[in-house]
Amino acid sequence: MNAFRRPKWFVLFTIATILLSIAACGTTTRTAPIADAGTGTAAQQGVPAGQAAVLGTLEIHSVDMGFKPATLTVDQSGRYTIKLINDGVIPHDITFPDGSKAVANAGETKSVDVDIPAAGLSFICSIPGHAQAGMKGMITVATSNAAQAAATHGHEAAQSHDDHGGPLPTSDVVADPNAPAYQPYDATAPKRLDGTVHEIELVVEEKTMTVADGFVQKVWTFGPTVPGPVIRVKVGDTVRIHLKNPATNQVPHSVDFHSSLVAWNDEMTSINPGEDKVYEWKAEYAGVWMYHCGTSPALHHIANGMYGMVIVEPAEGLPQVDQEFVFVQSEWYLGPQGDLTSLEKAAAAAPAPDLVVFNGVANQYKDQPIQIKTGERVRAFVLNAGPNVDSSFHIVGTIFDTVIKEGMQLTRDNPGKYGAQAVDLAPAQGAIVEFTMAEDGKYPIVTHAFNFVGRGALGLFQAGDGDPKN
Ligand SMILES: [Cu+2]
Repeated sequence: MNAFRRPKWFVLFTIATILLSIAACGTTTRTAPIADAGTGTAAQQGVPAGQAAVLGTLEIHSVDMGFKPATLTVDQSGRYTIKLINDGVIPHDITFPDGSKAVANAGETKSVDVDIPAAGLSFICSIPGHAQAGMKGMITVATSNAAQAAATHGHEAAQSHDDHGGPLPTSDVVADPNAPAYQPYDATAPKRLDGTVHEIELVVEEKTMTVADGFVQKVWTFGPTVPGPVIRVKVGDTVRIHLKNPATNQVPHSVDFHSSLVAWNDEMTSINPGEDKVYEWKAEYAGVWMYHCGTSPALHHIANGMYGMVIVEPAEGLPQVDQEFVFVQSEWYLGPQGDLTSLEKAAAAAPAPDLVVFNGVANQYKDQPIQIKTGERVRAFVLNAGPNVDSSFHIVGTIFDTVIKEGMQLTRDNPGKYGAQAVDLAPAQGAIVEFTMAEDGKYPIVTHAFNFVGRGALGLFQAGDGDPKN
């Protein structure tokens, strides 16, 4: 429809929506303390000597992921009670620069007293990743000369996540020559699980991992590795996942199996550290599927390593081949060495990952080529875990004669003898490809989005002795 022909109500509605959005963006709230702002002295209020009287109470709501209001103004500096009301579905806290904090589970209200100096006071949620996701704010003092500057600063801090304008300017993360060597991920596809009912324990780990030579990140994983374990079953099987979030972890987690038909607000709900849950699903459809953590902010949980592959074979099984491998493509948006990955970078509208990798680690199969036999049939299960960029999965020097991508098939020896050179996989899409190497030699594994090949998305198959000349 042409914009000029839109009915008047539509235009009015649009303007109203825009105005509401603008109003919602202005998070600065001039807050009159709920209790009387306190003209009485400390002695009158029975406050012990040496401790200032509480001038009032400020209510701040936490949501997933933010504070409402994020910016508050009080009339004078002094001691205030901060009441944190957690309206979110996962735990949050409000933490001040001196370390004082109030921690509230979902639905709870907790309080803490803080001294607000004339220059104002910033606050964050200290649960890993939450401040990065937008949980920060500022209390300013109206009467202070410093208030103006602090308010401006605080407003910027609060808005840095609201505009979603792109990554913050960050200095490049420098390689650490003392970083531990990376642990290679075996690309060999696991065998299909025996039987028809599978009990699988999935323990979430929060730990450091070398994601490329010289780069260590604090990752969150399903099981001991990124990507998590490959779960291989067949149509008709029942899978009972025992998800465990150990008490030593810091944040809630969850799991979302794309291969399942379940309600999001049942099986996929988050569990806190120290909790566990059972997520049961029946394999109804064949394919290469993604599983991932969906806890808010899901982007950060995926970017931190919480993903893996499910292979569901047809009920009668896949035809036998000589060798099978798995490749999960994903991105790393590097945070500081030893720290969580950068949510700011991952959330950019035009994401620029520092690394794009197969099976968690940059260039690992370039460093240790995958040995195959010349002329033998090879099957690769491929998943693009993202979280953001597309894959164009390609193996230099061969042609896929069989492709099953998201349920669509190119069959070997089809009429016309068509083949495929690259499989396009948007984030969360999966495929099965089959091929053979015609002669001994080296065959690079890449995403043909070539800007990422130099960022870690490069491996090698070595057929035979790797030398085509003998
Ligand atoms: Cu998680």
